Amino acid sequence: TTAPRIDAVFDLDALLTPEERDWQQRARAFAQERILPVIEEDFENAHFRRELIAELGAAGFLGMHLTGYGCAGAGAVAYGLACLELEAADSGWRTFVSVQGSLAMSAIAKYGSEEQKQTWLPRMATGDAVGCFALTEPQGGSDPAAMTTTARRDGDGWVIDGAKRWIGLASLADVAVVWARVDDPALGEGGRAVRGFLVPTATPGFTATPITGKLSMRASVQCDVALDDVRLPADAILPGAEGLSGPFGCLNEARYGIIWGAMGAARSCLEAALERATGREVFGKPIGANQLTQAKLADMLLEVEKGILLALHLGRLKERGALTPAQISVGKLNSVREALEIAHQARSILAGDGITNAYPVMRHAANLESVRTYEGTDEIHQLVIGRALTGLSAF
Ligand code: TGC
Repeated sequence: TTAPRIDAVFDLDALLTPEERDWQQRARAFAQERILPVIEEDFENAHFRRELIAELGAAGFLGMHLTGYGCAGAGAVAYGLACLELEAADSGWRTFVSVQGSLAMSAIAKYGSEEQKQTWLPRMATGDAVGCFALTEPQGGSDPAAMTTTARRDGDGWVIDGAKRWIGLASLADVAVVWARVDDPALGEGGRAVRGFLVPTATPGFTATPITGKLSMRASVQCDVALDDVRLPADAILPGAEGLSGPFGCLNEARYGIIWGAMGAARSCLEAALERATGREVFGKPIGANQLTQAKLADMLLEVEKGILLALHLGRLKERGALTPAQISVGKLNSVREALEIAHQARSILAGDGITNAYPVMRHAANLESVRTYEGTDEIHQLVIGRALTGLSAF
């Protein structure tokens, strides 16, 4: 882009380590060289460019915040910066990295047996294997406690029946982390808990069907998943997760990435608006020489910079192991809400051309509607924050 570098205005670099700046620059280069040249075409054609997966793996972005098993072992801030740069290109590609690294790989890294980790994580880090995370069900995503998918014992093994919806990458995935309610007295206290299972997607009875008609996230894939009499060996269960804190622990990771990522989409919208404001003349002067336009640009910059500083603060807390779910809700709610407002303001500065794909703004706005909904809606995060403030649960 020819627009001034927005982050240079605030000197974010001064708050980062050289290693973090290096991750950010590499993610920015990947986004600009590999995603941006094709994203409008892919969004229009609803095409997921699968060949980029191996490139993301080779560049170290898949599970980059995990340690060992071929993962890069980067810090939380470095991971966040990569999310920001990828989402500055398109939310669909940040979502891919989130589903693979923060959800599927995190579930295996946090809760898997040593054998499960050895089997899956190195291949997922290179992109040779793709994972998905099957939690949400068709009747509604906000209340996973109402889950109806079941896992019952069959001899030593398991049989899973149920349905999932909005599962990113499921039709491309090699392995699905499937969350199901078990009914197994042999497991004692945990015998009726929600548990996680590693389901190779080639297992008979596992069917993933891409959801069509999406006007958002068109360059990525979300699926309906049917689980009909899916038979698994005894060791398919994730031994370290019992109850909903298992999947919620992974959602924390993905929500954290969104806090940074949405600010990337916002920055891209601001850059587009700035370029237009300085390059186009109306009433005999650049649009950006009008006070009303400058007020919009200034307000957009405030929210981008505040959002990135909040993300950085939360990232430093995360690196100290001190980040709480309520703090994550503050960040997710704020970043996505403000990014959407910035996209709308940018569209107004771009006027009629803002609704075309000559600019990324409508694509970001459409994508952010999904980001606003998945990983906890605005309302869910308001209620998490409300509970933290009052001690009263309003769910
Ligand atoms: P509650 O049932 O009381 O709690 C269950 C257990 O979970 C624990 N917990 C958490 N643990 C870790 N991190 C968190 N953020 C946690 N939140 C809750 C809780 O302590 C309890 O543990 P235990 O040991 O006592 O059993 O649930 P709650 O009242 O705490 O939570 C209610 C609510 C509404 C906040 C929660 O249900 C929620 O977050 N709902 C939104 C779910 C959501 O975000 N779904 C969207 C998922 S996105 C997706 O699946 C697609 S991924 C993207 C893709 O595939 O493309």
